[in-house]
Amino acid sequence: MNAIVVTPTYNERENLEEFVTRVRECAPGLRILVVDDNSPDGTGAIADELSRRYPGDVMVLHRPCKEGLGRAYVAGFARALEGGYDYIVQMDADLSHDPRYLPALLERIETADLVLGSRYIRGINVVNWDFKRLILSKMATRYAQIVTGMPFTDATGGLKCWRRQALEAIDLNGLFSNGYLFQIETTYKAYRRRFRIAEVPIVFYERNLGRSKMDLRIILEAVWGVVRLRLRR
Ligand SMILES: Nc1nc2c(ncn2[C@@H]2O[C@H](COP(=O)(O)OP(=O)(O)OP(=O)(O)O)[C@@H](O)[C@H]2O)c(=O)[nH]1
Ligand SMILES: [Mg+2]
Repeated sequence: MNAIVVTPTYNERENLEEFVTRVRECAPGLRILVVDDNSPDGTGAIADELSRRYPGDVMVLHRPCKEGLGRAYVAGFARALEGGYDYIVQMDADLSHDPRYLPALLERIETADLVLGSRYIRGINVVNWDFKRLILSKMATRYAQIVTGMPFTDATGGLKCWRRQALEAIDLNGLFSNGYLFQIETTYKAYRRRFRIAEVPIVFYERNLGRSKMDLRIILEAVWGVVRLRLRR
């Protein structure tokens, strides 16, 4: 299968090597593209080391400064499309997304255009989140469902697999969002264009190592951004 996983990193030195090792174990043959925003902790150099260790399998895109998750993904997706990959997975590097779900994602994409990993298909599958965080996430999904009309159970999840044609169709350079909203916006654009969107159940593990980059700005972007999405059509 001609597939690649794009993973953005910012200060993930404690996680990246294990991430790469586990992805290679769980999905042999899947290429890895690390998109590092010049992490001060030296993640970029670790990524380079991994790409020397696994030539052709691990690639690195270095960007000069931190511009947020959305911009990193747009750059990584563009690189993946240029590289001619048929399937493009997006995944956090902090091991919140367990690589063991990769086979299910890659299997499901054979009959879909976009597959979403969902924490909420069967109850709540989140490990190590406090109540506040969980309520925030559930409310975000409900809010996005109401405003956009999308039926999916997990609107802000970051583990997804794209069929190339769907990713090409959503006009990456026209995306305006960057934080959690980025996940909603990209799914919504595929939904509006009537691509086949499927969900597979996953368990989400809050990171053990390193720091979360979530902040109030990201939340506020999502609150008004969902409305903006809807108004734009
Ligand atoms: N290249 C790049 N990667 C980023 C940026 N912000 C976050 N990331 C990466 O995106 C992934 C998700 O970021 P997290 O910090 O885990 O943010 P989150 O998942 O929203 O928050 P938590 O669930 O609390 O960890 C991780 O692999 C981060 O290293 C950024 O500005 N640039
Ligand atoms: Mg995380």
